[in-house]
Amino acid sequence: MESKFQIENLAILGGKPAFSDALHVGRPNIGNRDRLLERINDMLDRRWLTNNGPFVQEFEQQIAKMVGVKHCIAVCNATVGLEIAVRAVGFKGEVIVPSFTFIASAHALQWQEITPVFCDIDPATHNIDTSKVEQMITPKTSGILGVHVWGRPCDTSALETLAQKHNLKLVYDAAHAFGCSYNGQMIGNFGAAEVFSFHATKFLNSFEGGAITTNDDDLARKIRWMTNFGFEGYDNVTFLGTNGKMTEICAAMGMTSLEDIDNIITRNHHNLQTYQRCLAGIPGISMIQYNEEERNNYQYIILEIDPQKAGISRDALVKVLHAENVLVRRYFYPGCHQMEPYRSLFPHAGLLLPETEKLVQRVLSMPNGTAITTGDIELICDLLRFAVENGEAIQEGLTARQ
Ligand code: T4K
Repeated sequence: MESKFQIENLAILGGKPAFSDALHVGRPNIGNRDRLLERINDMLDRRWLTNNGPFVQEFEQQIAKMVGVKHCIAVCNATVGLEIAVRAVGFKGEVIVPSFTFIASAHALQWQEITPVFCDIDPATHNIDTSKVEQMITPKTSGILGVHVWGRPCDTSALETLAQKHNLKLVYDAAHAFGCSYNGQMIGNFGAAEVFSFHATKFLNSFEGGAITTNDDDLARKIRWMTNFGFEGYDNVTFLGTNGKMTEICAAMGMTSLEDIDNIITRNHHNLQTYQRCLAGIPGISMIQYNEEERNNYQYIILEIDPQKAGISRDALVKVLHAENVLVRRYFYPGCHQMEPYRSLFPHAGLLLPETEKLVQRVLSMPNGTAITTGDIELICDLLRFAVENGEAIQEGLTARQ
């Protein structure tokens, strides 16, 4: 790779990209290919491809055991999982949810004609600000949908207290938080139900997939039926249901990924430490931290860019890195409230979301996982350092090229 340490060599100013192949945020972890192919062969031999097959049952048991929860219902993806959980617990009217989350959290509500009421976040944790939840409650509020953003748990104790005080239901979008804990208790045990995502880009992947976990026997039964069209047995439909089933091939991938999670965590943690080491001392660039006393999956490497201190904006850094083939992402820009249909429905929502509006201008999500090498990370960080040191010159170069 040619040296990047001259302005004119930057790809954004006409140089050759530092990486010939794109580096992605959310590059899937693959696990043991032979084990996966063996499972797929078993599945084909068995001719049992979906509808609560043996792999799905085994996968559910493994998840429940790891989380230490009574019930796990595997689903086709977390978005449908959230829709089912939200309906099963009886959310209606309005539900309080952060705007700083993936759009699926809000859509899962709106899709069922439940109004998402966006609450601001705590800038220190990026999670829903529990001190601001109470002021969002109206007579129509039926629940709170907390999101464990980046796998860092919400303040579940405070949310529990609020939910009890106001007789609200509590569900968590735990899409990011498989393998994480709060006060020593695994995520998956909080609220009425929690929903994990096993999407390809997630820490644990089953291609597409997810799981709903709960310790409530009645709710688990209801969720299981709702996931399968409401069928309680042959020819007997007792609820309005949908098709949220996980397929056998997804469960096969899920189990193969599960066998690899210690390796994934080690790699993610090592990558995080490499970013920490290589970004140290760059003005205006900070990184979110994980509580090392808890269990973490370290899936998200999140930077915050302070443009005043860095002398270059987050969006200019995105342009510089994208040109070098480092496809960093601005999750969760611009915030759910700035996306449709919410932007039109609630044009003034931003007035109550000052911290969300600030954060969406500063976050940068970096490549992580088993597909990236230490050398890649070191080079990405060198590029960032160089871009910050030369922010003004880059800006001038860009203006000159317009
Ligand atoms: N709640 C929260 C808080 C979530 O973050 C999500 C999903 C959900 C709920 C819903 O869960 P699911 O219904 O998906 O189970 C991606 C993921 O598609 C999405 O699952 C995830 N959150 C979100 C944070 O990221 P996009 O629209 O950014 O995906 P896309 O296609 O741009 O891919 C991201 C990067 O990963 C790209 O640079 C390409 C790379 N990639 C992706 C795939 C699928 C690969 O290298 N290989 C692949 O196979 O949403």
